[in-house]
Amino acid sequence: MKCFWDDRQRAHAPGGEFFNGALHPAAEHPGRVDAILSAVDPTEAPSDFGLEPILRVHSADYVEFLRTAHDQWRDAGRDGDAFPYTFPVVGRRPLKLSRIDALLGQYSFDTSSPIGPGTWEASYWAVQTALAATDAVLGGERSAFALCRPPGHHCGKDYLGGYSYLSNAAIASEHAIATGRTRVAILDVDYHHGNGTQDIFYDRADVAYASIHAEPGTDYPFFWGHADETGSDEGEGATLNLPLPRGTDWSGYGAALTQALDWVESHQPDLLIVSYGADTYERDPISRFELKTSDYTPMARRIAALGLPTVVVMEGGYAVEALGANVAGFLSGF
Ligand code: SP5
Ligand code: ZN
Repeated sequence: MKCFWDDRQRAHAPGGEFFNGALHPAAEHPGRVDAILSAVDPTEAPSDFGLEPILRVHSADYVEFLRTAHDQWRDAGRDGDAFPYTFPVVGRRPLKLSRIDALLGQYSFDTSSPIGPGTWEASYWAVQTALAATDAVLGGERSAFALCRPPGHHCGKDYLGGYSYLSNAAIASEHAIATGRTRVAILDVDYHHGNGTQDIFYDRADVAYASIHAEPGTDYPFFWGHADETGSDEGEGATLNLPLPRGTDWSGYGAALTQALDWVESHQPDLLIVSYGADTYERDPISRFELKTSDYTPMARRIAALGLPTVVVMEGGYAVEALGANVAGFLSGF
């Protein structure tokens, strides 16, 4: 399988993330890609598709914020990564504020996604990597792998969070639509619900979103991914959420996958984007499913059996010692 990767994605190297009342070492760090690169086929660098595909998904004000946030943070006299510390509660009236601390709160939904000096550069090249893999598949490849980091499925049109800053999978989907495909399906198999991807396409019928993830009553991102979220307006019925309890192993996961694949098939997409997270792995440090390395090949084979042109976009997966094998095992299923 063709694999795409750009070394500029290493530029995002957060010094830490804040949860449970303390700063912890960042789970999403550049060492993840060393583990993956040592296990997958040789990679190709993407060409530069520019800002246009990004602006089909993200608002111009959000993109401008992300591009300049760390400079503004430094101009305010701060060292290290930019973190939000105050958030507008849902339903507050919109205000046009310019103070960096207000902007960080306005455009973030958590405290685990700091902005460092290289966050924009890395996120930009993660997007280009996803676009290059998508172009390869639109050009006739059966499947392609986009080794993207930072990941993308938690960020929305105008917000970041969950280690995600630009929505690699959503931008790839919009690129396919903009270049003539009529229907795209996104299958999200990361441990966490892809709240950002869901939000971006929630009211649309042309990009269907299905996710298998940890029950949001117990797990991040809590406020999205409940089974009764099925889409709105024209998108009613084009979102499928299959939450599973902590402790789920391959037997429970496989049953949900059957349901998700039938649903994807019923939407008759021209292109499938798989948001692949290896954080469903039994020894993932921040997650609580019980999948084994040997489960990822059969999982991928079942997805591949749909017979759809498929782009695999990397999302989470934090057990670095097993990450190479978990990614390579998945890709080998295609
Ligand atoms: C892309 C992706 O997988 N993002 C996940 C972001 C999850 N951040 C939540 C951090 C809180 C983790 N709680 C860990 C408990 C460890 N004992
Ligand atoms: Zn995840």
